[in-house]
Amino acid sequence: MNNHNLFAALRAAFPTDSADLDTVAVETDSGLHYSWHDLERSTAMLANLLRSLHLPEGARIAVQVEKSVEAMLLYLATLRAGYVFVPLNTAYQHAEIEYFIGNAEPAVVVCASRNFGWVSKIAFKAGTQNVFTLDDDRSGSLLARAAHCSDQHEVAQRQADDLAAIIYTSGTTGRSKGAMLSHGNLLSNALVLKDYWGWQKDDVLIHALPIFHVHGLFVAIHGALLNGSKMIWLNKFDAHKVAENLPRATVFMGVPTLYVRLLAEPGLSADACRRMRLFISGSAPLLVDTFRQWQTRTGHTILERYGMSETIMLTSSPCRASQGFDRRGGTVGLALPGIKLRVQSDGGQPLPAGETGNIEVKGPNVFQGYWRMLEKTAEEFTLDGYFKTGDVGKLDADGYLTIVGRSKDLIISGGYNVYPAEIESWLNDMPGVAESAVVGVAHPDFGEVGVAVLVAKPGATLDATHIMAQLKSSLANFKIPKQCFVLDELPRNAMGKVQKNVLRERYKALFS
Ligand code: MLC
Ligand code: AMP
Repeated sequence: MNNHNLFAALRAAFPTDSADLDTVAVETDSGLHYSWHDLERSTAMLANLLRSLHLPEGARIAVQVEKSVEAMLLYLATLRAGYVFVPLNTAYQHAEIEYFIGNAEPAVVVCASRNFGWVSKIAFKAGTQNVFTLDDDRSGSLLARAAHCSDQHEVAQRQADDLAAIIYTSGTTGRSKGAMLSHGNLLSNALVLKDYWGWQKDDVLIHALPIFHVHGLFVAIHGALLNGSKMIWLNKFDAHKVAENLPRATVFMGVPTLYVRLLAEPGLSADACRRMRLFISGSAPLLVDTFRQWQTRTGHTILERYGMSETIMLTSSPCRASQGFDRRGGTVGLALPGIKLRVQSDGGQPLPAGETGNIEVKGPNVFQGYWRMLEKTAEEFTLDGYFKTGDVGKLDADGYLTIVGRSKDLIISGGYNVYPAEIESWLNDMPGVAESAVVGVAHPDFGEVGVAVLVAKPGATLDATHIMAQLKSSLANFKIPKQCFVLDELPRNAMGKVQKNVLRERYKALFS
């Protein structure tokens, strides 16, 4: 029987003859080299460690560690052993981690050793039996234990619709949803991108994104591994280091903030990009200005693609000559092969080209539903099985999609999602706060950032700086509004609804 385990497909692309197995698969900016053989052996050892724990079928492995090659190996080993990977943003703090662990009920938690005290307390309270540590300098109990395990491991047998990962789409409280992705979802998307983006064995990817979200974890890693292509690995994005490595690379992936920061880097030039084949941008809107500046400076046209945690990649600008090469700034390209994408009115009617409406999608990449949220899952699908993305856009006559906004109240800041409702609920609970509103406004570096507006309770005086400091001690740092204002009242319409558009308009030039 065919094994649908995603790891089996990735490993099938590793070199087969023993000399090639010893070539470099991953090279880090600190000078470490990992061969294909290393990837094979170390994922086997980690998979054997997980297997030795006698975990139940479908067990979740929740991981909150700094980016490192070993963290990637843990992801691959989880697939290999047939368990479910749950990556968590390193910025998440106590309340956030408590929610995710409580919700996912992982059998194993892996955290940074500096967080072991508080994370293990949360985990053990939630019933987790195994808590390991892993640091970005290859230390910690996980690797120490795996070192005693065999380096021979047969890839676990999995069906296409067996779960491979749960990706949480937002912060704390009951609102945060775990998108369940199967081996089949991930592999189908990786295969489509392999072909569409024309990946080749001799491609070299600069991997500079975090690996706890779809972009860095799936699109980038699967892209390289499924093609036996080498990765130049940066644990943290650094514009200077990326520019330095460009002459040895062919593919780069980034959120728009990375492109903005690279444009400010003196080392970025057409000559540095001479071997580059593909610059890919996504996760947030890329300004046409950035798109044009990049063309002028490097001679390359950025390929934009659009996706989300629930669906992985949905659209892409054309890549190769046979696709027409026509990358149009301000659009996110065409629906990928095998993916149906439509724009519908609020009443659920298909809209003609040029008209703006709700983006809905269907395909083998679309997730299995939200973890333990049957009703929420049902609400997000149409009767004919399309997933409602919550994004608003329009298609042109050639099928190019432009995203014009979102029906969901969401801020995308430097590629991270921030839900105003989550921040507002924290603010509203603070002493002296009567009500609050958080809106997204344009920002030159992060694209968009949150601005908070507070109204004090009668007789109370609010200190905006103090309130932001309080918030920072509770929530991931990227969620903290970059400015906070205290007003006498929030603007409301005749129905009493807060007019966030009025606030967005008022503060739109705050960071320009
Ligand atoms: C950092 N900060 C941010 C921020 N990142 N503020 C708002 N938005 C962000 N994204 C703030 C911190 O709070 C901190 O503030 C200060 O900046 C320095 O923190 P840092 O961690 O040192 O920042 P830096 O390393 O410069 O990180 C910036 C970044 C990072 C752009 C490199 O945010 C990043 O890697 N973004 C990529 C996100 C990503 O991969 N998204 C893909 C999601 S998948 P203070 O006040 O504490 O000093 C997805 C689906 C799809 O969306 O389609 O791909
Ligand atoms: P996430 O839930 O983190 O996966 O974020 C997915 C959201 O990011 C999508 O629903 C879009 O709103 C946004 N997004 C992803 N790619 C793009 C893009 N290329 N341009 C604009 N928005 C994007």
